[in-house]
Amino acid sequence: MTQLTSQERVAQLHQQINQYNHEYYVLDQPTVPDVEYDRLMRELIELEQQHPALKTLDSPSQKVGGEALKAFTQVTHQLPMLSLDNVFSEDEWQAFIKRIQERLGSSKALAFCAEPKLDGLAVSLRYEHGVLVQAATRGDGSVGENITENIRTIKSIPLKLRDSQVPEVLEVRGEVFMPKASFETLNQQAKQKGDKPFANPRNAAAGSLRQLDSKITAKRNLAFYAYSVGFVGDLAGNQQDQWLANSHYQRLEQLKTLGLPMCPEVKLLADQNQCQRFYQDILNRRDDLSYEIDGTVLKVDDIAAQQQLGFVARAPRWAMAYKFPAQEELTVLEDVEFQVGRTGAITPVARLKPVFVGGVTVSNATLHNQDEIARLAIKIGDTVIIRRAGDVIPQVVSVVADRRPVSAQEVVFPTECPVCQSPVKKREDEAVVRCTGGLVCQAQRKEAIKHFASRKALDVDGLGDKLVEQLVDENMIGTPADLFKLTATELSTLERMGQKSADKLVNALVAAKQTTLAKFIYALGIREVGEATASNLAQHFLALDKIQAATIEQLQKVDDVGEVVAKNIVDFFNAQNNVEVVTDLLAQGIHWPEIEVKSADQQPLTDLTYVLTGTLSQLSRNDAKARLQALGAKVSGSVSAKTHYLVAGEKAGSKLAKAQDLGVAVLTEDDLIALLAEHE
Ligand code: D41
Repeated sequence: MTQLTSQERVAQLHQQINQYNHEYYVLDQPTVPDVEYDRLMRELIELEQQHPALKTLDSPSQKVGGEALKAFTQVTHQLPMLSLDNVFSEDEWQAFIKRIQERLGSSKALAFCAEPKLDGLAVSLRYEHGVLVQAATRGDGSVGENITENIRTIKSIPLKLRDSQVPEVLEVRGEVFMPKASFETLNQQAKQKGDKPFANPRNAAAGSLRQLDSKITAKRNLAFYAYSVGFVGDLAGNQQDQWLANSHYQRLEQLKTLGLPMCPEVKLLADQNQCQRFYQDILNRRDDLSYEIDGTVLKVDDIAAQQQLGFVARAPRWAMAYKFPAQEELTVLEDVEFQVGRTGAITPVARLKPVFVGGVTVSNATLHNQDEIARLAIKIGDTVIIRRAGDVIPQVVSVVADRRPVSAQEVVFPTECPVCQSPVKKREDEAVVRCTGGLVCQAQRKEAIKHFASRKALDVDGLGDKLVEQLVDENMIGTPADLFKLTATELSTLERMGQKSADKLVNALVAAKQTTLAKFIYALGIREVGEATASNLAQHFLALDKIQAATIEQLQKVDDVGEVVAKNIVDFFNAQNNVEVVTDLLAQGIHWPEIEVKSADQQPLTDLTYVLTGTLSQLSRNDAKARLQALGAKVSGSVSAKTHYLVAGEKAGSKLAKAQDLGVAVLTEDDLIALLAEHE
């Protein structure tokens, strides 16, 4: 690439930023993540500082916020709506505190009003004589758009304040946002109609507020939380701040008593040292909140101190957005590789130029299947947006089309298995392509054996993934049954395997032969037969040969077994090589105790439905479920009017709330343990 002159680069930045502004503010369809926009804007401002001659009146740096849409009338805010400065790290946050203390000339404890930073749109609501008369977007901070009709449709915004003892004019500032659940529903509807979904809840909220037809807005389920006050005074324009409390937090409570919604997470912190903990706590609970946030906003609580600190440019010196690490970043797709899973599914994996996103460095992301590659229209060499939210595995969100290099390469799906060269096949009803090699395929073999030995299956202590791969690569084993034929002498020939470890592994294999029917069924790795289904099959049929001989119809009588799973089970036992492995395993001495059939009086929880939620600390969720079921209880995944008991562990979320709503009895983990102890 040739080096651009500063002038050329500034022109390029103008063009790019203007384009991104248009996509973001007018189309509500951004094509790059916020961090990229921020980087370009920062670069432009720096260049303009170095070369003041390049700072023109039409530079995008000269206006913040969106251009007003033509169709809405304009509103000049009686007091400007300020913007917020950002910090991204604890160091930057501490530097902010230090600056404030220096300005205030005191290092005394400073109380903060701490709020989540809602990812929505800032608006100003104007009440005259307690009646909502006007609502406007923030716009550029001085002039916004009149969106009164749309705001009136938001259910949580009062059209009339609850108290008549208010100043003639009261402006309330806050954030309009779309709750996560409403966003999901809206996007699902969009997909069904073939419309383009919104990139995130903020764009959806923006798109909904910019409807010229407020009937559309009314259907969108928007919400609002107040975060400060604007002008307070009389109609002649005289400010009457004496009506307001002298604490920011108390002002929000004043608004609350007037009927304006206040975010329930807002806290008054007694001193600055509690801010970091607040930030961390909100970050930890981010996924459990019903609305999207992108950080916290921390505000000096004392209004006198706020006034003493004043403003820089358009941002107050007394407030700071302490933002979470960006969840979306740009990087380059360097290659696509194909992995073969346990059931032969061939998964395209994106190899990415490493990028820091959502708090970790990401260099791989799954591309799921062929349909996903088609949906993304992705090519190798493309610049892509990567998203990593919470503990969810990184996803490729989209391709930045205008950054495609001429050298970009088509992604070619293999027609044969990249590991065993067997042909691949795609079932009509599935999106995935599979290797047809079965246990001939080294990859499937490895995965099948890893699964067989894993903790929830036969739980072979000390047989890790790497060791399985080594054993298969050395041709020492080909099936799970071969594991039990390994001798300590053979094992000790492996690299990094001493006599002691070899003996230990052989002992672990002997111990693993004693199992349960449920674990054995699960260990076979039949497609879509997870732990719960395996346990249901064992309870229902009681013996392996009964399951092996069952028809699709008979299998469907089992809880959780539908047509697809029933067919997978029949297919599995119809394959000769699978039957051979099962026979071989039994010949190696795998065994399990007979399942006791409990009589009705041994099943005291028959007819009762339980739901488990949150984290249990003394037993696993699966264990709890199996033990409740053994006592005759039904264990369901969701709370409804038919639920008898909800067992709520740590960090129980929406299910607990729903149970409380419905008046369903709630048990603690200790209650559950006592219940099991009583009946088992
Ligand atoms: O939740 C928010 N997005 C939020 C935004 C908040 N909790 N507080 C805010 N406080 C302010 C000041 C300090 C200027 C009253 C804000 C914003 N401003 C804001 N939102 C958009 C631009 C500025």
